[in-house]
Amino acid sequence: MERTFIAVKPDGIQRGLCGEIIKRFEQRGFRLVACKMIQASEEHMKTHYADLKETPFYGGLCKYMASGPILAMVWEGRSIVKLARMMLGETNPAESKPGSIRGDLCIDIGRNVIHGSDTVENAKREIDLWFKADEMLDYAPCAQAWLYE
Ligand code: DAT
Ligand code: MG
Repeated sequence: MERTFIAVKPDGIQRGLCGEIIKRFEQRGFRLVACKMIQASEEHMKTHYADLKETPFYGGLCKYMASGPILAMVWEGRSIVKLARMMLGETNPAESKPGSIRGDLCIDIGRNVIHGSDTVENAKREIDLWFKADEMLDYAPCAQAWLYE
């Protein structure tokens, strides 16, 4: 099973969108492995977004992400990295299709409510950055046999 790092960003918390976002991952059949509310430091966000450090929006992005609490989560399921990115929509909500999280819930690229890892490799790096091993819980959801053949 594959894992990915998902976070409801500070705007998503302020706008009361956690329930709606969690609901979509639950209903798809993914398993919640870890979840915590956390206000990250700007330094932590700079590490998280290190691959964007040459972009003009890096400073503002890290400030915004550290400006309030976020809901950090690890979700698990078959091909979840790719499927979660499809559920998120495009980076720019204006280019995201209705039915996607960003296409349904937000407008501005700088306030796009949710983060999701873009590759399996980055998912591993981000999960390690945000969670300790003992924060990730192992349990067997009862519907597993009805989700996977
Ligand atoms: P994503 O979050 O879809 O993986 P990304 O990793 O390229 O997108 O960028 C991280 C975040 O930075 C993104 O969610 C919103 C912000 N961002 C990206 N491109 C931007 C731009 N051109 N102007 C302002 N903010 C941008
Ligand atoms: Mg990204």
